[in-house]
Amino acid sequence: MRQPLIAGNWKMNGTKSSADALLNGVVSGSASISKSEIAVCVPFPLLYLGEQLLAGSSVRLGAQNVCTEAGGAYTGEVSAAMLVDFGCRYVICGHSERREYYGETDAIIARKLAACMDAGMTPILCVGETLEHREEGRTEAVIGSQLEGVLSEIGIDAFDRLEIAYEPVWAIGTGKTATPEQAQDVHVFIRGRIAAQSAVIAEKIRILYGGSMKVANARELLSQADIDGGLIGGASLVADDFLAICQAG
Ligand code: 3PY
Repeated sequence: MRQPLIAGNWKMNGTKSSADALLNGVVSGSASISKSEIAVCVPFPLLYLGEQLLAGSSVRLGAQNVCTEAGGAYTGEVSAAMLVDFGCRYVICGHSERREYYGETDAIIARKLAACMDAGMTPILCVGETLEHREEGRTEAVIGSQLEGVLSEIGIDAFDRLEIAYEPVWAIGTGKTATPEQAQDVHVFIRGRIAAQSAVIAEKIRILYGGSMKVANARELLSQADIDGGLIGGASLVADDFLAICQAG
C-alpha cells in the first residue's frame, strides 16, 4: 500500500506573518491526521520559519526549486545542500511554471533531480500536457517524452527515490480540474511506463495529482487506484482547506 502524500505548493505567496499563521494552523490540524503524509513546499525566504515551526511535528518541509550545481559562483541560486541545512525533505522539480517561464528542459530537470537525491532529499518530478497537446491527442506522447527525457539521464533506479506529480498544464491556476477518470488514465500510463523498466519501482512509486485539487474534488480524485496523493496549489494557502484535503487522502 502506498501512503498518500499531500504536498502544498505555496508558489510565490506568503509573508513572515501569514506563513506563521498558516504553518501553525497546519501543524495543529495535522496532529489528528495519520492517513496521509503531509508536506509544505514554501518559498526560499520562508524555509527558516518553516524549519522552526514544523520542528517536532510530522509535517515535512519542502522547497519549490533547486540549483543544478553544488555551490560556488551562481548568483541568485540555492543549492541542494542549503535546502538540507534548512531541514527540507522534498523539492518540487520541473513544475510547468518553471518549464514555461524559466526554460527548464528535461535535461536541466534531470540534473536538479540528481542534485536533490545526492543530497538525500526526495524530489517531486512534475509532468503534464498543455490543452493544445490534449486536444491534439498527444497527452501520452508528451508525458512519455518528459519521462524518457529524465529516465535517459538518471536511470530507472533513481525512480525509487522520487515522487511524480501529474499536473495537466490546462488545470493549473485555471480552476479547471481533470476528471478523476482523466487523471486516473494518465496515472496508469505513467505507472505503465515505469513498469516497462521495473515492475517493483512502478508498484512502489507515488504518483500525485496536481492542478486545482481542492476540497470539493479531492476525495473523488484521491479515491482513484493510481492517484497516491496531491500537489496542492491555491488550496494549500488556507489551513482548513489544506487539512481537509489531507484528511481525504
Ligand atoms: C496548482 O494546483 O495550481 C499547482 O500548480 C500545484 O502545483
